[in-house]
Amino acid sequence: MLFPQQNDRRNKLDLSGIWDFRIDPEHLGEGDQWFNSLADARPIAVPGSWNDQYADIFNYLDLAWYVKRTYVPRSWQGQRVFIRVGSANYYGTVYVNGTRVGSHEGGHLPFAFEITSLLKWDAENVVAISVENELKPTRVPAGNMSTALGPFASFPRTTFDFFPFAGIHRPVVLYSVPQTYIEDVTVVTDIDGVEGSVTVTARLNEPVATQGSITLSGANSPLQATLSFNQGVAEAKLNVLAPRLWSDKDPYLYELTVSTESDRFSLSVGIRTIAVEGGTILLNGQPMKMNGFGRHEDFIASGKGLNLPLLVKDYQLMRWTGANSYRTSHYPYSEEEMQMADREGFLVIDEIPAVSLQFENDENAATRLRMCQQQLDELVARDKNHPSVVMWCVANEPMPSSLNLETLTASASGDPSVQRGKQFLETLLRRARELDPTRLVTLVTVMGGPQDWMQECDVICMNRYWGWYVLGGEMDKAIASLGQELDQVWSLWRKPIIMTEFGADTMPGLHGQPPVMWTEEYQADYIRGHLDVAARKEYVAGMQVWHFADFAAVQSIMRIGGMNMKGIFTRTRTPKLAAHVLREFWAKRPDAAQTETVGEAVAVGGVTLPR
Ligand code: BDP
Repeated sequence: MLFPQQNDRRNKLDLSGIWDFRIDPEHLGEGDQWFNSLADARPIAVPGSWNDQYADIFNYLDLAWYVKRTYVPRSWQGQRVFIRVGSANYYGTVYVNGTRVGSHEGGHLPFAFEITSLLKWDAENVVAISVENELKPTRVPAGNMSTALGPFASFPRTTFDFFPFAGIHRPVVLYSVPQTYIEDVTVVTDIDGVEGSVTVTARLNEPVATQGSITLSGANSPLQATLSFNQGVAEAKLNVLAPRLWSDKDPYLYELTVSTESDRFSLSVGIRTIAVEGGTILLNGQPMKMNGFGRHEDFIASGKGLNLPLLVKDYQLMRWTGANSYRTSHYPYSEEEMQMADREGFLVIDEIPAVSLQFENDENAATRLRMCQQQLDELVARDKNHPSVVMWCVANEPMPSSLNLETLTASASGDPSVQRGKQFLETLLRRARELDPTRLVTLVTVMGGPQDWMQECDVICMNRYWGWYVLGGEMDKAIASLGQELDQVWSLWRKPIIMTEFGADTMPGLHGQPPVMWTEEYQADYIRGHLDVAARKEYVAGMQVWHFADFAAVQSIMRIGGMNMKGIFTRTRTPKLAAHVLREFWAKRPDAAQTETVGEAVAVGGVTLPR
């Protein structure tokens, strides 16, 4: 799905701003035609979650309505006009001038509907969007499960550890395209010796035969090729001699323009390859490590709403730690975020919202699988042209019914959900590979989860909490257990391992000697211990700390003030002590994405650290 753009053939009108808003707990809106206008409306920001804009609706997760009035420029007449919603969590329905135009399920991916015939050209148009975010067992992610959670019970009753922010989270845009327009573009890059190639497939909205062209500008270019459309589809390949490759250290982007008689679409292209060999991930044929964070879209007031200054700041802070990678835990992030990653040279593990999947019976599993497949298809369609995206992740911590959450162990035998889960996950991994054979595929495993769920993965991604949920306070034992487990997993799979989560809740400002749990010193030691072990194991292809910043979770005895405090930064982005440990390991190493020489180097545990 192409990102809307303004150029000489296309137009775009961003409806971000203050909209009218009203909650609808009794579901009266459709019958009472709230889509025409909202009585007793209150102002709300779009994009933005509703929960943190008003205290009385903090925990409201049911139906709500948004209304906005807008003129559409007369100059767009004769073109086809669409409405596109970047993200509405969880179920969104769009109305234009009183007509219901369509609905979309799934909270973190864009959807668009054509509205040309519904528009008024000489008066204001009424755009209404209803959004509903009930927690339901069969949704992805799920909530309100019947499973007993004991001390892990939370309010709201999610199956996941982040606040279920609701609302219109990304911009609502009207855009126009010519009658015959470029509906999709797929770019695949390759490298053969000193030559790079860019293969472009373009698809029109109609199965016509026509001519077009592609132009690639940048280093050792411009290069051009003809597109001969047959049945609305055309493919062309450009060979770039001695291309400037895209990487985390030099995120060089070419500009590709696809032109047809009536339309034009441009996008940034990074020429790169990604592969695995033994325990190593290869970017452009060179070994590299993916160090960084698990993150969330989360901030005060905006909730999960697109927050551009925060986005820029977070990249700056990630760079400051020396990180070159992150995972979009636990759902797709905004398109603006992916564009930043391309530009700033971050290697992204791109994840669908399949967090804490359970496989308690065939029926629920089938419903969830359909939803996961839809989300995977939509994610690949949206993000397939981003050089930053190197891996698709189909699930975070899927868990068998027999997993004991207190000990993080499972009884392998006699649990039918183990086999059900295996089939489910393999279906997704194969689908990801089929949709995009040019990237790596993975899923993220829970501590104590079944090993053979990982069989189809290119990279083994492990979340482990040695020294926090298991062996908390016993750092030496925890670090030793981590080392042993890593070796076991490596000898089983012989594939690169990324630790996609490891972390310790930490109260900023709490100190201790000896360092006890929750102090900044404990978190700093914990991170140092983990990075030391990883540095000694060649097959560890990346360390992603949980979490980049403290974030809003649900209320429970596990979460102080409803917050997950495992951030390296506070929620307002102040570094904790551990941030400096990351800098020692990542920012000051000679091969780090952001190299910086500070102080004199000393060798510690196999890594070179500055003093
Ligand atoms: C992991 C989950 C993550 C949680 C984290 C934690 O993948 O979403 O936030 O644990 O407990 O199990 O902090």
